[in-house]
Amino acid sequence: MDRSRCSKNAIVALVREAASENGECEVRVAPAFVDEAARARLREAFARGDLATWGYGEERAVRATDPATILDGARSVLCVAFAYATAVPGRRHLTGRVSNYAWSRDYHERVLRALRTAAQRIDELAGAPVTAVACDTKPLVERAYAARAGLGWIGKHTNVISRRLGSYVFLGEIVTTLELEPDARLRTGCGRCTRCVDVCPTGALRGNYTIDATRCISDLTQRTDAIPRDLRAFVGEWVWGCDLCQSVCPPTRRAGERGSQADEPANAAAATPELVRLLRMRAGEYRRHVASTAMGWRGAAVLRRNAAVALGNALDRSAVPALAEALERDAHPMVRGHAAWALGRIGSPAALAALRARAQREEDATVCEEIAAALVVA
Ligand code: B12
Ligand code: SF4
Ligand code: SF4
Repeated sequence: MDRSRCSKNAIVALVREAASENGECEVRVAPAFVDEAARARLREAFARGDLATWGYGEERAVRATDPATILDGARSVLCVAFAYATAVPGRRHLTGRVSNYAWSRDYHERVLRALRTAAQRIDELAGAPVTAVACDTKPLVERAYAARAGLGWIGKHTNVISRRLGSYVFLGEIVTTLELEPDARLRTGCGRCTRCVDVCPTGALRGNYTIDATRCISDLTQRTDAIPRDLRAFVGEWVWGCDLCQSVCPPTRRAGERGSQADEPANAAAATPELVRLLRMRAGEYRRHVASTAMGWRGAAVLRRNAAVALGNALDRSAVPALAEALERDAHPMVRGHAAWALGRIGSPAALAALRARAQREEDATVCEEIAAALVVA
């Protein structure tokens, strides 16, 4: 292996070159040692049940804080932040909200392509395979290594905030066996600001740099089972993810829209889907319009469920016929159950009539229970 050609400057420059094909980026280096502080924080978070919907436990805490899990003999982690913020499109009546990260073509593909290109060039320079790449799906506590590399600081909304790019950044890493001089952590932070904590509708953010993810709208819209009834009203009209805490974050606002064309909505409906249409969406339309975005991994029923909740929160009687149709005909009991909740929340005479009519015919016990609860509330 020819390590002499692998100076830090040369490596960082070629990562920057490959990454910048995706738009604006930052690249910095963290040492690949076991991050004991992050491991302790993860253990505490899992013990509190903050990540209960993700099934994370001790094995995740250990693996995610040791880059050698991804590459044997890892010495350095090249941490990359890819800016993705683009303008939030105006919404028409009865359309849902989708978070900025999910409305474009799936970022995983783009980020991984750039990282793999850079990794291949590093391997060529070194004359041997010395790299492995990660973005989102590998067991690596990406925010902790990004903060260690000084890409940004971890804010009270728990996202990494880059000084220049704000927090609307995707994180990706190239783990390498090359020893590269680490960059310094940033000496800055949130100070006394609490805007993200104050704006969070569900109280998911505790204000001490931790989050109860089971209350986060991003998690609620992605889970595959029922959204807890007491949290549904807080979800508002979000049908995938949530950007509230970042949209009020001063350094993120100052950074502005630094995403590229590839970060813009994948199609007309991707950022502001019509809720009634989404409520009726079947597999074919899902494959055509949604599967290529980052919200295309949980299936159509989850989005129909989310549309039902958003329609309930829109409190618009014109949505009652579509919700009644979903309660009557949707093949998925979870969607019927959430449609029942939405009808109860709207509470108009037509909504109550639809609930009473279905109560006579419904056979699924969970849906019967939703209908009964909806009639009590109404
Ligand atoms: C599970 C997951 C979620 C869960 C849980 C989120 C959470 N905050 O933990 C849910 C579904 C809620 C979620 C939501 C979102 N996610 Co997410 N998610 C992940 C995933 C897969 C694992 C995160 C994890 O292990 N969480 C457990 C917690 C306890 O650990 P952690 O937050 O990662 O890191 C903690 C430690 O690093 C520790 N720590 C260590 N050292 C230090 C030092 C100091 C000083 C401090 C204060 C803390 C600290 O504190 C951190 C914060 O709690 C990562 C990808 C990955 N492999 O890391 C993406 C990731 C974190 N998500 C990402 C994104 C974009 C989002 C959303 C913005 C999407 C959206 N718009 O809806 C929201 C943001 C919601 C929010 N306020 O956090 C990005 C974050 C980019 C960034 N700028 O930080 C990641 C990194 C994916 C990626 N590769 O880009 N996500
Ligand atoms: S993404 Fe939304 S629900 Fe989640 S912590 Fe931020 S403001 Fe709260
Ligand atoms: S809104 Fe304020 S407290 Fe929250 S992450 Fe941004 S700077 Fe920090």
